[in-house]
Amino acid sequence: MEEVTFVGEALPFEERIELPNWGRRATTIKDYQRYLIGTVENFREFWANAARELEWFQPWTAVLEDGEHPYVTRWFPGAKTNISHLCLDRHVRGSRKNKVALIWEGEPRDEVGNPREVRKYTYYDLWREVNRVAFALRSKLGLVRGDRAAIYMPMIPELPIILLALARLGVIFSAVFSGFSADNLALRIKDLEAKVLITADGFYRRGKVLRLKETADQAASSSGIIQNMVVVRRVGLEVKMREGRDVWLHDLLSAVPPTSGVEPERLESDYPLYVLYTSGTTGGPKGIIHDHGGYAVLLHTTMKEVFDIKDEDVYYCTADIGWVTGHSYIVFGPLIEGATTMMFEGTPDYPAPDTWWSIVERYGVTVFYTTPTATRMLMKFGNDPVKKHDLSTLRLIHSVGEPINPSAWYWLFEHVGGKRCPVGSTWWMTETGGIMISYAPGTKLVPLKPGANGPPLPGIDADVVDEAGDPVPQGKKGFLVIKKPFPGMPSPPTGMWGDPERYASVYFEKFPGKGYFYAGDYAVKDVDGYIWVAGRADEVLKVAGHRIGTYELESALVSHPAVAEAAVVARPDPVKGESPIAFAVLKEGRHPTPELTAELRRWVRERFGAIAEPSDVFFVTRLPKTRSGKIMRRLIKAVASGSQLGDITTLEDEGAVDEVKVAYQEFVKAMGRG
Ligand code: 6R9
Repeated sequence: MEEVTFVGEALPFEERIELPNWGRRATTIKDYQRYLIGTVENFREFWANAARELEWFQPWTAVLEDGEHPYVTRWFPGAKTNISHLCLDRHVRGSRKNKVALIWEGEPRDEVGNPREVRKYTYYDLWREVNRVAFALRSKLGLVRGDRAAIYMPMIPELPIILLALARLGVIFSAVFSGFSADNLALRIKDLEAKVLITADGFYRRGKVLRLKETADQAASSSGIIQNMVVVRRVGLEVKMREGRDVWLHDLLSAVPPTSGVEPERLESDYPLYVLYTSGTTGGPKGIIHDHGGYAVLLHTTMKEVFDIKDEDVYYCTADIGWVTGHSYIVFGPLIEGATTMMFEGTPDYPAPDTWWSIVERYGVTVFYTTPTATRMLMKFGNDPVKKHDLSTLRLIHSVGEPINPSAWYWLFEHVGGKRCPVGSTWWMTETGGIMISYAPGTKLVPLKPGANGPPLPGIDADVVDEAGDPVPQGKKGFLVIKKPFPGMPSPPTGMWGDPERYASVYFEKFPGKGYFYAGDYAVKDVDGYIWVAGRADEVLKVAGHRIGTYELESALVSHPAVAEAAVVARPDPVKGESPIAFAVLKEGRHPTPELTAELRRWVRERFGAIAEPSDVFFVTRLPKTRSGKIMRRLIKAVASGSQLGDITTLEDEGAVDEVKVAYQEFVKAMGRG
């Protein structure tokens, strides 16, 4: 096996943990592999069966329509559905009508640490609210099918309610993380040509009130195209409402009779539900489109397989709805299943590092979905905060966002899960919309390996290949690809908002003619067919699980008057997994000073958002480049993380190595002068 490390820990390919008491669904790896092969060979049938478990207004005429290229696909053509119907209407007709759908806790606590605000919505409550909001948005603001709305909201119940209301109307939405800057928001509004922006006055974060409306105002004015802004009152802040443009949600609703509703639009299965912007290697963020039908099928299947979701579960995903994990696995996935989904406004360590564990105890959470970064951060507080609470209700734990290092895995397994619960690391990405590689304890549990993602899920043809697209030998690092289409995948020509060619070229042209979806990750496949994703193969950063493009940060840096050129790379970080560091070449006459360092960090924070603030800025006289002038970020990354050059060039064009060496020596010299 090739040695692969993450945050400094070597991955233990040989370790296996068996949980025989998990039940009769435990199976051997061999049997499971055989089962998987069958699902991949008959993948159309596999997904058609999954789709039949949902409800459709109108059935499909074909399961899958393959287009000109192997990758131009349409899932369930002819079928009509609406994800809001799947999440709400079909449950309120049955026994789940008054089951709790959503439990929400605000951040503020009382003197003894109990939440000051808890809201619970049954399926019927949610259905009624969503109907009223949809009615108000349509009748007062004229929003109809095909319109676009941008969402800039904190973690409050109105957020999922609004998403479901827009889905109901067939309005395509883009939710933008509330920690993003006005520039970032404006960029998305413009690309989407959104006419409505929905936001809140502010929210609570670590005991402080953060204002949101002002940032929304800046973005709305700089975009120049927002006709209406809807504002949710969360905190009760005094905010400026612009006459004729801005309206409070509660004012919109006050004029709506309690029984007003809107029938869900009957949409084609692949009608866009949302556009979520995500960072890539080059250029600005890409607007990834997910649809109603295929996406719902993928979420339904993964909720069953990966989370083993049952009616009696209390399911808690700790993500923010501003990222894909929150879209898929706080809102749509659990609600499609009729589950009880937990939503928390705050952070895990405020006011104390046992906040999440108190939530698990208070509601008897059974299924817990979190991130390696949060786990590593909480590990620093030791085991006492965990021990303070009764976590015996937990039966299943998963993580997402970045590779999980073995010690974080063991901590979740031993201290949080009490060695009873399977712990998994679910690999997927914004583009896939749902989980692709993970243990599937809801189907069959195979032995666990600390740090592995596991075998691909049933129906998913994931593999690890070399530059030519041929499978690499087991134990060798290669590129992760998905070889067959799956429902929910954004399909060219409609995969990327406004830029179909870019979609095809970014994801499908790495291995020409093969029709493989290229994920942009390195991975290793072990002797049992388990996949271990080892981080990005491109220039995308994963900071605390958040995806950030180097290009976007570099553009922010060079927009500063002192900076001529900049390169941003990731440095391994013991908690965040990676943190961005910047290398800047200054303009003539500008000199490096500690003040300038601080200013550049602030500059990036203001232009992008706090998550992207470089932890260090180094001044250099030149950046290492290829002959064609491309910055060799991989080389800078190796220098910054102190790793061997050999490590980073194994998969590269051999001929570039000498050039790399020359550039390396020059760069080290330039750093010395910085
Ligand atoms: C869901 C999400 C996608 C990238 C992906 C990979 C990394 C996510 C992972 C993981 C190893 C896991 N990633 N989950 N790497 N193990 N369990 O994170 O989407 O923000 O689009 O990022 O995240 O590098 O390519 P997104």
